[in-house]
Amino acid sequence: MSRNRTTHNRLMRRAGVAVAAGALLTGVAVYGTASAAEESAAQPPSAQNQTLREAAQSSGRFVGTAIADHRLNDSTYTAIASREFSSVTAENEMKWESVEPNRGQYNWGGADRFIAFAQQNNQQTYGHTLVWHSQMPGWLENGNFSATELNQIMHDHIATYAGRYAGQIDRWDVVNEAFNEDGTFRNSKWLQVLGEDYIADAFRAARQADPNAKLFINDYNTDGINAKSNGMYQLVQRLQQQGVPIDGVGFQSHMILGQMPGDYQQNLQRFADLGLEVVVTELDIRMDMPSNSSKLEQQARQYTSVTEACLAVSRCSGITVWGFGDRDSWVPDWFEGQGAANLYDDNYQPKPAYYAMREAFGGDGDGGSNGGGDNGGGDNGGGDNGGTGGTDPVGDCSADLQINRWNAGSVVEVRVTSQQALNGWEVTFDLPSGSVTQSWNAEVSQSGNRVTARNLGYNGNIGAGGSLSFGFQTNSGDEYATPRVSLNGTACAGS
Ligand code: 9MR
Repeated sequence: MSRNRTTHNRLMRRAGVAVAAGALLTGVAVYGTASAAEESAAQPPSAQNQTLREAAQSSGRFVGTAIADHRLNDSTYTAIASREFSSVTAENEMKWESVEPNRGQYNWGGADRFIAFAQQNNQQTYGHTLVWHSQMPGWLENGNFSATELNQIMHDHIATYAGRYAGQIDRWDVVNEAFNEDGTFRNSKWLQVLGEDYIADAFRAARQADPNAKLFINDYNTDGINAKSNGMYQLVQRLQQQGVPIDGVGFQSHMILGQMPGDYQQNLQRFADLGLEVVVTELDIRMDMPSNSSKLEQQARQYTSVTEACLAVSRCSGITVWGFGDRDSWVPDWFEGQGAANLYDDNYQPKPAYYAMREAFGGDGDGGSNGGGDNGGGDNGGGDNGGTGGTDPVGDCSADLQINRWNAGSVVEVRVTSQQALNGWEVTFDLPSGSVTQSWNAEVSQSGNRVTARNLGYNGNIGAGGSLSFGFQTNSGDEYATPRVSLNGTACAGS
């Protein structure tokens, strides 16, 4: 795939929801040329858990990033990519058009560089992707194949490709973006010519080619419980019943600021409950530009919420962000006027989201030390930007919990103030001890430690700056720290 092709369809797919790469896009975004080699930016952290990857490891998770091949000659980029992340996904170089540009003729350059980078930095590898409707080479996209022939093409591709890298890829996106928003199958060439069975066939072929890789199906807008994720859920159940070798489900999680599904964790959990590994595969959180400090703080809380959701699901093995520097993000090219979706800014300085995610993983929340920043020279300036992750974020919502304990129980009064008007609310938090025995002014349910309180018919509408309140009683009088509360999926400041 040539990096010099322009993206003719830039900005054409603007929508209120995350869109995935679609047939409309014929090329890849053209980014600024990589800067000349800069001095090494890697400064070994001086204490435990001062990088994202150390923090994630302390929680038994991986933290990954998409890697842009054309940035690998920038030492600032590679220093951060190697120091902060324990897993990598090739952003474009392992897609069909890059790997098999002509039928039976393979181009391994980008994929080999990607694997070498990961091995050099002791990182896990996420293979993206074997079968997808998008970024197909012309011969495949335009070819008029019979079912037998297309099936052969798919098998050859998987056998050759996954076979070549057998033992070097930890997880494969075997099938990517197979669903429509309503939960039916996307009317791709694969479905049209081969029918639904192409999915099971692709998984079987992948297992045969690389028995050790974990095999995933991956999609976007499946992050909450909705028609699309229900379609995915039914499919993976069917695949399991048929004995198809599927190990996991990827949730891309291309999010919009302030729009995290309230049932994100619950959704991951239901797939995990099928015995599958779940991974957040392409996380980013975009906002209307320009950004400002309150949006960046809100974004930090949303990164926290995603991280906490993964940590709360024991089969959630890790989170990959879709690039780490805002300057490299696909977002501005696809959504006019939006951006700032990543952990680092345009100059590779860590944003509040970086510190928040590191802290959520159990690491240092203080941006004042190593800070994940780039201390190197080059055109990026030096040092980090201080940071705010160590303090409780303030912004869109704040929560106040009054806990009255006695030896065998407690009463908890919860008040949450929201800067935004609410039309229905869901408040979640982890109760460190005991079970809810009764509640008032909310419908309260509990699953393990996780308590979810939803508005009743009469108290769902809250004006901007207004508060909601409810209460409950528990059967435990244990002392514990005040839990962190989320409102509609976004963590609130404590008070
Ligand atoms: O980030 C990728 C961007 O550079 C490409 O132009 C685009 C083309 O399809 O693909 C982007 O990555 C997509 C990923 O492969 C699948 N899920 C959606 C991602 C964002 O569009």
